[in-house]
Amino acid sequence: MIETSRILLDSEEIHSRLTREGVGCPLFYAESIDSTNDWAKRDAAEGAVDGSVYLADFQSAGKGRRGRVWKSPEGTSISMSILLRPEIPADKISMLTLIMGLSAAQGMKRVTGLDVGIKWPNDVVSRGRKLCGILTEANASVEYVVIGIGINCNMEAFPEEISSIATSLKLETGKAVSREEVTAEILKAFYRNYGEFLRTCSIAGDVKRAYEELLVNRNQEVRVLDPKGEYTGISEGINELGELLVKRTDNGQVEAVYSGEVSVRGIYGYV
Ligand code: BT5
Repeated sequence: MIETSRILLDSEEIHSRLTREGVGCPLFYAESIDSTNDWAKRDAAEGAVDGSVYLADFQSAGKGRRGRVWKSPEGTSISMSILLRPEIPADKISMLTLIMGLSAAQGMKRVTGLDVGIKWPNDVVSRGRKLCGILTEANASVEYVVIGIGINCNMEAFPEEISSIATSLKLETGKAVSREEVTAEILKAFYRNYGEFLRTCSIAGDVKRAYEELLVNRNQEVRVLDPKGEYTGISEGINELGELLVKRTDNGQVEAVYSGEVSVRGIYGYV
């Protein structure tokens, strides 16, 4: 039985799990930090190397997208950011978020056996509730990209305002998970998928197949909240740019939905 409270994340264990599998990356750990994304960006400005990983047991100012707040309580969640210096065009950066979403889903599934899915573009969900969130940021000249991920591991309850949309691995499986094992498995999956992505600069082959298998929106009716005009359709999968393909109900046309511009809602709720 794993004790879940007041136990700090063991970064040494994560490091040795990774090196055993031949994954070598500089790993930095803080018990408490404002935001691992901000920490990685500060380090990037000081010259930190490609592939550096920033981990924290607790974030006092965890960030979601568009200024939203991400809750990352101590002892039960994982807050992690990876700093990358990929030589890719700026318009391909959003694809890295999908690569991380896939890797998080694969890592969590491998450790827990849970039937997790991906809500396009990058939320990992179980029974329609969010297990993790991902925030990708880059500097204006794209010298670096920071992919941050927050994972709900061993929480037993969530604050009222998110209790209907959030869940944790413990709530879904009934068992506490080792945060070190989850972290290591996600990083292993990430470096494998990222290597594949860099080779082709697209989401193709096995990576695309694996993503689509986990895509909960596949063949589902979705509402596309496009600022240029909302519409409804059936989502058919993704293309090699990671865009969601949606066949419109009104005219039968297939639209490629770009994640930076629009959001997609299930017709009956969040997924
Ligand atoms: C996200 O934003 O889902 C991206 C979250 C990224 C967090 C990581 S942690 C490591 C790194 N460092 C950071 O500072 N950030 C990254 P978004 O799609 O905007 O979702 C935010 C919304 O999710 C909030 O407005 C809440 O409604 C909800 N939320 C907040 N905390 C949550 C949690 N722990 N679990 C599930 N939902 C949560």
